[in-house]
Amino acid sequence: MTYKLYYAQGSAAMGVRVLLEEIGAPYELIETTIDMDKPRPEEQLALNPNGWIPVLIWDNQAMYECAAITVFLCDRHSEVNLAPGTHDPARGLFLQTLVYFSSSVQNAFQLSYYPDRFADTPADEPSAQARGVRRLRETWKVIDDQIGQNRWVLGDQFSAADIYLFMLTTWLDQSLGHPSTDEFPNVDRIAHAVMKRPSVQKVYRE
Ligand SMILES: N[C@@H](CCC(=O)N[C@@H](CS)C(=O)NCC(=O)O)C(=O)O
Repeated sequence: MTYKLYYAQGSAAMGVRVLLEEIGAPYELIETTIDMDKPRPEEQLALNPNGWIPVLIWDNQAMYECAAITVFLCDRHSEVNLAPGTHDPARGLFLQTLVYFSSSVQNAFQLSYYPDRFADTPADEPSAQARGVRRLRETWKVIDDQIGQNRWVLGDQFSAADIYLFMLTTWLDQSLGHPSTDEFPNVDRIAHAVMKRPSVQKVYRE
């Protein structure tokens, strides 16, 4: 069985691709776009009417939402140990962090990158954007404090949460006023460690 992944450079689909590389599962990329001025393929919209990626396809099924895909793949390929199992004491922190990334950190990015979705009129968009930048600082600080001196997000054990963290750091853009990871030394340390992994080198080198 070969997974298929709707994919674009610089998008949230890159984290799922790194995960598939770490798992060693066969996959094919279906190139699409995140450009707001370009239409999404009909087949993609049929699977995710929001037009977002990633969308993962396997057998005759499909799903979207990065955090959900991450848990799904880790559980399906538990032999590679990229997530604590259901009864592992670290399971709660793993799920908490993924959902926080997806609902809070990504939401702050959305305010910054897509202010039209959060403002009623074009005149209100700069305000939404500015709040997004401030929200990025707030949410990354929460994650930085959570990590503390831990080697990885969950402590001693590398996990898919570290890959997710790395991917999110690549979206920080100082030209848009975003903070640099220098402001969050614990996040920065993990992001640099993840960057060295062969899976990341392969996916982000292209
Ligand atoms: N909540 C979704 C959001 C994914 C998302 O924001 N994807 C972006 C790329 S990073 C996208 O497809 N943007 C294009 C759009 O929103 O139209 C997830 O976590 O999978």
